Amino acid sequence: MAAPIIVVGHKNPDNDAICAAVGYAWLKNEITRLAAEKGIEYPVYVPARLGPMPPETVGVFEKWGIETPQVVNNLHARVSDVMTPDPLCIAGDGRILDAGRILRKHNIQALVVTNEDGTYRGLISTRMIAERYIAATDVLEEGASQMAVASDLIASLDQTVDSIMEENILTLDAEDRLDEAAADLMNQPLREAVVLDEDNRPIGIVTRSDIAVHPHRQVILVDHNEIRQAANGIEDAEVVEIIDHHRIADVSTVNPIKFVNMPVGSSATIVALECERHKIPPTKPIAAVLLSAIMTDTVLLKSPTATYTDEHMVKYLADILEVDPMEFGMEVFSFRGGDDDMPIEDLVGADSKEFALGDGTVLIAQHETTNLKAVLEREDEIRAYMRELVEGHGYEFVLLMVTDIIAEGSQFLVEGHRRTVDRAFDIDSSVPGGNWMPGILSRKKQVAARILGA
Ligand SMILES: [Mn+2]
Repeated sequence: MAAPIIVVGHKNPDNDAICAAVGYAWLKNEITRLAAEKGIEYPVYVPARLGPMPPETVGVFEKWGIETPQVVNNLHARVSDVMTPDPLCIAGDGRILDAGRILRKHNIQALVVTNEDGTYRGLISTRMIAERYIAATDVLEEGASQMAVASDLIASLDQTVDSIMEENILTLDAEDRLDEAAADLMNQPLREAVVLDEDNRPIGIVTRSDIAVHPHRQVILVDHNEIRQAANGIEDAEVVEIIDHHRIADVSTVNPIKFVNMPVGSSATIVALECERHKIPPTKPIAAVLLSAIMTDTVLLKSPTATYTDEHMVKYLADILEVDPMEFGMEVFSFRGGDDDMPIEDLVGADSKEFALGDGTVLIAQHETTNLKAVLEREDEIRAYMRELVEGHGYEFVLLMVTDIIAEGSQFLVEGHRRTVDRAFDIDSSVPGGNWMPGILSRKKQVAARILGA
């Protein structure tokens, strides 16, 4: 069967990048399963990710018993994509006669030679056996009788394999990049390389003819269509589908593909639409995964990016789960963690951006919460850390927006030279507790623009 198709989101994954990949891989595998019932063979899909799981994703996956998708480091073709698995082996103390019989019976060129415990020792090939025979012709030229040569050859069949095998063979890991392995293989005199597992046992064999065909890993991109956000080695892969809700960027393909891009609040919304369109309703765990991603990407449907379609799919998924979508979404946000015990550098710094202002630099940080009170109880600690940032980096000021996604506003905390912020928003930011700014949710549109333009 063909290698599975990888379904993967962007680098630095957020909840949507991982959940859309898991949800879409599930849908595609359901379609494959239904096709198999009719005797049609479709590919198998595996969800993957390009970085650590965000805490809310961990929370949802643990609660609903969803397997964490594997990390892929790159999409380059690997040794495992071309190797012949389960190579035939012979023990080092086996006879050359037996090696020859196996080679002929299976019509192959080489056998892996193993130690008593099954670990790798070397390789014996038809060429090595042939060379042993060609060597006998030298004896003939030196004047030995034909009979003597013949008996020498017959005796050689009883010699052990390890007397003529080659030990100095290229060995590979199944996960090694194929282009690098191919270069190494071309640089050794032998045609074969042996693939070993971590216990040094042979699991495959790769020959020069195997690497003549360069396979491309097949991949479905979700939540991105931009090369700089994609897995390393994307140029070496074949993109077979794209499911996204961002601007059309620069991924290009050789063949026509399914490319669904919609201006909706999350990629998970499109995956849910695809489930609806195929009349394959998600299971509860998959519905939970998709709903969590719509809720985080649209900040509980309050973001300006949320559309009627998102609302429709939220209802579709919440009906499957039999939950109130807002309560469900709040729980997802609560997995982001304890505002009371989160490390202060994460609370202030996890989502912070520098901006140039005049000759100086300012830092505008944002922390989204469903529990503003818990955050503000740490005000002294937060302000002390913000002052450290001001001094350590020479910022004009540091502004932290603690955004309450329920109340739909942000509490401003400012350290450093406050005047610019005060003037831009007509506030006095020196007051303890900070300033409540109703309706301010977007750093980019509502805060940075106003400060930089002030
Ligand atoms: Mn997204």
